[in-house]
Amino acid sequence: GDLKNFINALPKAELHLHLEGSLEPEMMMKLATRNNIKLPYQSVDEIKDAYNFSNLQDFLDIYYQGMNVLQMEQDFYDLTFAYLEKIAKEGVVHVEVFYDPQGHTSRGVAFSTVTNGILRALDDGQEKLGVSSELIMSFLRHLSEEEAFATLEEAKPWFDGRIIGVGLDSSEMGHPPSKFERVFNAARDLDLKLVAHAGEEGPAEYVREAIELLMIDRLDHGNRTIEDADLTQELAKSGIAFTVCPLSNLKLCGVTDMKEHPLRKMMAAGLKVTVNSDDPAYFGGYMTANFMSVTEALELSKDDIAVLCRNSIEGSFLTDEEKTRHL
Ligand code: ES4
Ligand code: ZN
Repeated sequence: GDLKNFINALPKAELHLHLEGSLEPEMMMKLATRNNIKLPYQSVDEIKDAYNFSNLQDFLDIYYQGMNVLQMEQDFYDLTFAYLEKIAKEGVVHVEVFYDPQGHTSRGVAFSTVTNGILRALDDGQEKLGVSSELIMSFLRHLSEEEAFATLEEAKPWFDGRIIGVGLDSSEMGHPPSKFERVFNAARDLDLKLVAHAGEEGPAEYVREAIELLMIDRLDHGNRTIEDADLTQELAKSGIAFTVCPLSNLKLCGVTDMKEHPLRKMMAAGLKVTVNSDDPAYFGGYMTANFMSVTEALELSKDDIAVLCRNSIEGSFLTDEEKTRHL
């Protein structure tokens, strides 16, 4: 309809997307066959039926299971390019994607296999689809500081502009940002961009740690920030971008109904909010679906949607000159 066309037509950036979370059931089946991997599912429908989550950990268990089918460099290429083809049709002009190298190296797939496959697809996405991109590697917070340091070391050959930043994801509760303060200090010394998931399930205090200890450049989720009025005011003033993921929050029961989603409150508090898809193959939709869902539930105006899209360009790691070209 009219609203969908309006959303698709606005230039926007996706700033919160886990590549492994864009693995559609059809591709999961195809890669399982190609790589001789036994899946606990017999059909695409059985896979889809398994996607019922009560919290983040429920999802993560299925997510780590699903990524086992990714084995060869070509698999990572195919995964990444399929994602880019989808979002190119939704007015996404730029993406800053996450991947979880430790989810692969821990099961014997080489860091270079994963990273080179992704990068080759990102290059082709620029050339063939006109979508620009940056790559951010996330540390799994349920693993140790030592394992994060080892991953940072292994990634060094790609810090020549191919991997531009580091993130922090996986199980939030019990793994506060402070656990990775020294790793993030080392990443900052390497001139990497810094982002972290915080305040998705965890309290506003975890957001404060991500800001004050990790000194992040952008905040992933951050929904629970508004439980702390002082912190909210500080982050409104600082202008740091929040990468909010509405369908993710609904699927992982951060909100029980999209009408309860804090996005409008966050915007009203002056936070620089963006809309993103997180793990679209698991949560029921890509960028346009996320915009549609939150727009309908919260009765957002076209002006609100335009602000959200503009925020995504402004909140990206593009240069000022590149941002101006998209605004
Ligand atoms: C994730 Cl939704 C979410 N939260 C934390 N870590 C993740 N990894 C992939 N999706
Ligand atoms: Zn995420």
